[in-house]
Amino acid sequence: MNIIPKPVSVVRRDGEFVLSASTSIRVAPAEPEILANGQYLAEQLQQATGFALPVVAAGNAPHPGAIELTMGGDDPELGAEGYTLTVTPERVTLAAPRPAGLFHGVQTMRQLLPPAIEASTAQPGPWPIPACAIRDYPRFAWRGVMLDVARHFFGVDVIKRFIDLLAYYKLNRFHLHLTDDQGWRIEIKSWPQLTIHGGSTQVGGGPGGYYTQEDYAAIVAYAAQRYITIVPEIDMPGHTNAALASYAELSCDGRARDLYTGTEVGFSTLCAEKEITYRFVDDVVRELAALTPGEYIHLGGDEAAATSAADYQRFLAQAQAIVQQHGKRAVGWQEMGRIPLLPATVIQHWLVDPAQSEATLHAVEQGASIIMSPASKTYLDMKYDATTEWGLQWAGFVEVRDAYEWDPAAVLAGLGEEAIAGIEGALWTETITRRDAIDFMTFPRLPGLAETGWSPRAGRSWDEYRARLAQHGPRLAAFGVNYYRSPQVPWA
Ligand code: TNX
Repeated sequence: MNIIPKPVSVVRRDGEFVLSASTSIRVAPAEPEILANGQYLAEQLQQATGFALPVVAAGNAPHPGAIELTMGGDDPELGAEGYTLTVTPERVTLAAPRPAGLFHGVQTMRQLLPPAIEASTAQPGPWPIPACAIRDYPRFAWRGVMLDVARHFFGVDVIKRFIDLLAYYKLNRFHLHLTDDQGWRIEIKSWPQLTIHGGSTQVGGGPGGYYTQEDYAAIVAYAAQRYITIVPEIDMPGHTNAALASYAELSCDGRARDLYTGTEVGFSTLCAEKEITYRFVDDVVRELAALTPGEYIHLGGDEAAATSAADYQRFLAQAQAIVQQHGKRAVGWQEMGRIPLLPATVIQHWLVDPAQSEATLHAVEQGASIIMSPASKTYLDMKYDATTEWGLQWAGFVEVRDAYEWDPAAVLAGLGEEAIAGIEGALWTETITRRDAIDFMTFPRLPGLAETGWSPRAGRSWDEYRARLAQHGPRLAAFGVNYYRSPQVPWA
């Protein structure tokens, strides 16, 4: 039993259920979302086993040889994402009050099967699931990862595969850093040069790229089928050179900037004094909000070194209001905690310098909830050690143990469990040019991040965790993930 994230409770029983060509998947009630979870399970099992398991409506009598998905009941402790999973030699019963709980329970079921279940070609089997009783629900509601597609651009296929891997570890937020100095990656129909010109390059001068609105909608839908909310970020008022290169009128001096392919930060700013700047923000947020069913639009607000304090406050006060006018909640990086926040705004803590903590604590005093992304624990672009080929090291090396062994509620005095929305890892891509580098930097730190966000604080231990993580090596290999073979983990 090497489930990651570790469930709230697992009781091992005698015997096992063995998946076979005559296993059926029975759902009750036979509603579309429950059927969809049954279909998703059947698809996950089909490639490696070769079985085309039928998904059928459950009758009244329990059916031997079946995997049953049932939804309903009122178990407040399980909440929107919890589930119970009971495995006997006769049948598997997955029950949840809400569909997301069924989805997470399916991930647990996959992890109870042998690692070869994740292979994309037919494997010999057999396919036992150990008999057990599991009860499980998350500690935090926000369990996310950010990917920077602005410094280097990654296409829809890379994004979908990444989403599949997030889902496997029960993450439920995918934050896309869509714009930065080096590139604008989301089509905005009312400001077409943003992508035509502003999306035409990237760090190091490559061809860049961008998502059409149709691409973005496909990503949102793919994530939604996996109970993952897309959190799109338009970083403002700094980190905006690509926009300033596309539209001269967004700069205070009215002069278009050159495209930028370096990696400095803190040199660009939208003009807070101009009316057109707010029309621009309104158009961008309006188009993005219309494509985004999730509650949140991330406004960035980090490292605005080229914006005066007064302009920063004026700009982000209006930008927060614009987000609310379009029916969304704003998210901002830690620096935004210094200014007055609208009641719904969420703040993302990232800076490791203790002198910067007052920005986060000021947000807490204003009643904001906080996403914990301390760079020294959660930044997936930090090198593991001095030999790591990719990444940066401004927040120190982040080995697999560092990424696991920390508690979100113990990072800052004055920031306790009740103010924490959850946690998020961040993969900045100044040095990341390829999918295998994304894999290497993300895995195996992401499973530790996922457990930190999901599993109860009590009972977590690195020694116990690393033995479980070791057993995920063959699973990640079966997925084709180029993971880092950390010497801290006794790999299977
Ligand atoms: C800081 S974290 C940044 C990014 C960089 C990253 C590199 C944050 C809000 N801003 O602009 O890409 O460091 O690690």
